[in-house]
Amino acid sequence: MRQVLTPDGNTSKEPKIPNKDLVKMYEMMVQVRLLDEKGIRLQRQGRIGFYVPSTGQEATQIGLVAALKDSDWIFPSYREIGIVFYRGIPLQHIIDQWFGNANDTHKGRRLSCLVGVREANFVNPSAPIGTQIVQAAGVAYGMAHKKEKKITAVFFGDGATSSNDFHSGMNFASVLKTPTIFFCQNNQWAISVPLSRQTASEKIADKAKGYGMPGEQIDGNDIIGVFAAVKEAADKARKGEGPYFIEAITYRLGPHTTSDDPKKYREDSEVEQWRAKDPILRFRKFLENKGLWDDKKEKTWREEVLKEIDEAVDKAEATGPPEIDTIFTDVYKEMPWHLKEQLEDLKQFKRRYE
Ligand SMILES: Cc1ncc(C[n+]2csc(CCOP(=O)(O)OP(=O)(O)O)c2C)c(N)n1
Repeated sequence: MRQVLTPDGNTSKEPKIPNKDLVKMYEMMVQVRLLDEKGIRLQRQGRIGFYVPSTGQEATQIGLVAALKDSDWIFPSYREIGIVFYRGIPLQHIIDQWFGNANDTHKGRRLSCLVGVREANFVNPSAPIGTQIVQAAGVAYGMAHKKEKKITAVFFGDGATSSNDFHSGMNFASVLKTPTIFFCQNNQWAISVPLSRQTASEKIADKAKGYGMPGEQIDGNDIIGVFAAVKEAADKARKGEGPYFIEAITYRLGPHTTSDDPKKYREDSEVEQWRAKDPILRFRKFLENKGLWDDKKEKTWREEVLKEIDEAVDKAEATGPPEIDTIFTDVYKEMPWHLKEQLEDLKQFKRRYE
């Protein structure tokens, strides 16, 4: 298993990353963690409907995006929102989607947290597990066909490796040498199904061999190792050498979503063991050793992010819902008569309660 940063934050073979990028990577990891804490609280208070945390998995998403170009396309699973922040999307954009308000680019039509961001080349997540794997392979094939030097990176979990689309996507990409990074976040659980019930393979990374694709297992809680592996894979893909498979070993510290109670299927002691391997703490030690971070910077950054989150939540909550017409629009160019009638009925019904 590739590991560049040891658990105590030391390294002997770090890739070249400018100091300002290292600091940005850390700041974004902390932002994702703080956003998770807020998202869960808002759902518990009944202010948003649903939340999907990525606590414990911050190093994979941020390490990957830092190693790619902004023009590369990301096909997320649903625990990678840090990528859009790294690419400059404001918190408000995402928090508006949680509330499904009038400023939500998805017009309140999607489950909160299942958000795509066009400006960040961050494709809409698909709820059916594994579908993004074939999409990423196909889009990469199209890009290569057009001689664009872009690549696609697709995130999926250990559970998704049991989907039909995993087989189709891996096979298609390997045969046609598409510029795709297949990034499996092995967080040990697929809701309540442990890894031991998901596959009989010794490593998920071994599956790549069966498709004739190079691949490796890496420590997914080591952001520098993630960066190095993704950078190498991206350089190869851009040179026309085809796809690469990465299995990142990590752990979902929180619930699967706010609809899940992990105490029903796993021991607290297991969670505590992984909490000690927190990717944020490890990276912080590394930055402190280099003199790039300290307690004062930590305090200031946390205060700044929390203030921005609170302001964005207040604004999102104060923004009304999308116009009622949006329930009917964007399907037909010309709205058919029966939908026009239903829209009129709905408007009259609504007026009774105004
Ligand atoms: C085709 C399909 N089957 C089942 C589900 C229900 N489901 C949602 S998430 C999930 C587990 C996915 O686990 P994994 O791929 O390991 O990703 P993780 O959630 O751990 O990040 C399941 C079974 C679904 N969304 N789609």
